[in-house]
Amino acid sequence: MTTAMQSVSVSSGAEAFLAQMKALGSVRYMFANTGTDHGPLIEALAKTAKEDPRDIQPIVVPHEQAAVSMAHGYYAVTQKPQMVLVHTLPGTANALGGVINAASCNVPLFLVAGRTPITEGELRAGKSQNIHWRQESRDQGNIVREFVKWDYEIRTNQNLAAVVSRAYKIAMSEPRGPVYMTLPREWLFEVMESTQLLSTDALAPASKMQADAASLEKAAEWLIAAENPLIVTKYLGRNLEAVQSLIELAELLAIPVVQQLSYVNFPTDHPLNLGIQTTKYVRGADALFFIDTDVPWEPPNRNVLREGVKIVHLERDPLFTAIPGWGFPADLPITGCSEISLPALTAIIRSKLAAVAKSKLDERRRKIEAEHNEMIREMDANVAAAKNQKPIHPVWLSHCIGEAMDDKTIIANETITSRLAEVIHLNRPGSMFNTPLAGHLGWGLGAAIGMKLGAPEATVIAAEGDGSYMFSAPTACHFTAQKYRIPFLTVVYNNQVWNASLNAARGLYPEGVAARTRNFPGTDLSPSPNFELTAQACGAYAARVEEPSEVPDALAKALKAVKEEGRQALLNVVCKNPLA
Ligand SMILES: Cc1ncc(C[n+]2csc(CCOP(=O)(O)OP(=O)(O)O)c2C)c(N)n1
Repeated sequence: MTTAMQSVSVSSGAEAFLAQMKALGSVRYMFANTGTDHGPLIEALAKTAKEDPRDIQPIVVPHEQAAVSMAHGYYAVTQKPQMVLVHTLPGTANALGGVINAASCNVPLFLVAGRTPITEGELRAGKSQNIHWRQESRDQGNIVREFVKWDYEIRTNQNLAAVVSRAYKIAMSEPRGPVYMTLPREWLFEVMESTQLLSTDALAPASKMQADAASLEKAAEWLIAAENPLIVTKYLGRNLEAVQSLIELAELLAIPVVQQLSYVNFPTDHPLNLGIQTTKYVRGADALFFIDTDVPWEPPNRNVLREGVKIVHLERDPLFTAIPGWGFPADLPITGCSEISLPALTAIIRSKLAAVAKSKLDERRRKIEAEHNEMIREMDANVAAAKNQKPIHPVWLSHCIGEAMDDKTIIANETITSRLAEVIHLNRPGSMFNTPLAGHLGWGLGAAIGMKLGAPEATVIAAEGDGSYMFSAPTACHFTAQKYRIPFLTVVYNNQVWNASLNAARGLYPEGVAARTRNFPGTDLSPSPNFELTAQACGAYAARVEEPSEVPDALAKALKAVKEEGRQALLNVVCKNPLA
């Protein structure tokens, strides 16, 4: 083990901090929303600008939740944590929604905030502007502490390398997540000569959790003995390599897979894929294997399970300690990262396969394939029925987006009730990322921009409900996309309503006054804004689409603007309003 130090010359705390962040090696961007706390950082960035292409690039983002979402999207496609710079108390407060989303998806990132000055005239960088008194908080980290893995106020250059590398290691150790650092203005301004960087050997995160051999043996035994086993997953596809491991396991024992499509976990055209209806399939199974799923069916206390069913739950934290109330049963909760634990399980099963009757597996495989084919036929019929409906049916729009995808397309999907993920064929791991598990809306546009920065060769589409689009700080995102020439396509499923809120009310009161009078106060989003004008204000190609037959052509034109002209684009697709 070497902790060799390298000294780099700096002239201020701000320069020292940037040098330490750069030394982490993974931070390419600083998604920045600056304030009066950041003077020394702005000065430091100006000094280093364009000197070294490895310097952290500041990206101006005029809303903090969007900035965090950009770091989220970038990590989703690169597995590299980025930095988000925000202004003291207000910036941290505005960033919180994005932090909640990142925490729920185990996305590591560095949220960095100034800390309002403490001194009152004694030091040059102390409180000097009226706002510095009212923006001081007793405990700034408290705002985000429930959702970050660690928070720390930087106090000295002496241990700076240790603090920054600790931030990195904590964020990148499983279960991963965001961390928060605060930088007092007096310290950022402090005169310094050098800062000591740790060697990169000192940056190794803790090893991933490998499931223990005894638990894997038992899981293998149960899955082999089962007549009707079922795999349920939701976010295994976060690690692209885990998808292939799941395919191998499912094929080996002919186990059907049902997935909530937070990520592409299993190819949807695979004959063992049975779609998204977990509750329906959980009922019949005599062995359930839950992998990377927090809510395997809904709700746990309705008695849907078969008598005597064996339940195995594999997750980094199979008791979900971050969720206050969580009551799903498991006979065998296994702590482990699926990307390394599944290959071990598959190897055990393979070694015992001789004992399994081939005819049993063949028969099960045939049955599942027939069911899979029936499901595909049903979806095709849904698409055919939706095709000519006017206003445009979301299923038709989703189908057309699926048809427009090529092998480089990545979708940031923040459509809520539009069934996009269900309709399109998702066979490439990493080709779609759904609304984060915590569902704090306003993620999609920022995430799409981060994805495009992380995967410049990709064609990125942000699919948005009109509600989620408005939550996404659209002016801020379109501005950033224009300023840095980050071309991506936004498709707004404009149904002029918060349909999710409406559906939830109707579900509780199917015969209620709201349902009978078709009046759901607090859900209506009409008159709908001309979203295309918001995008055009930032130089986008934008169009409104009302005719179902025109959807494919509209998508083709918008994607041409993105791919060939390098422009951002937006389609405002006027969809069926559920109340009309
Ligand atoms: C920040 C935030 N505020 C409110 C909600 C509650 N919420 C969940 S879904 C939804 C409606 C989303 O509307 P839209 O994007 O148009 O999709 P639709 O429901 O119409 O399919 C709302 C308001 C939330 N999840 N996050």
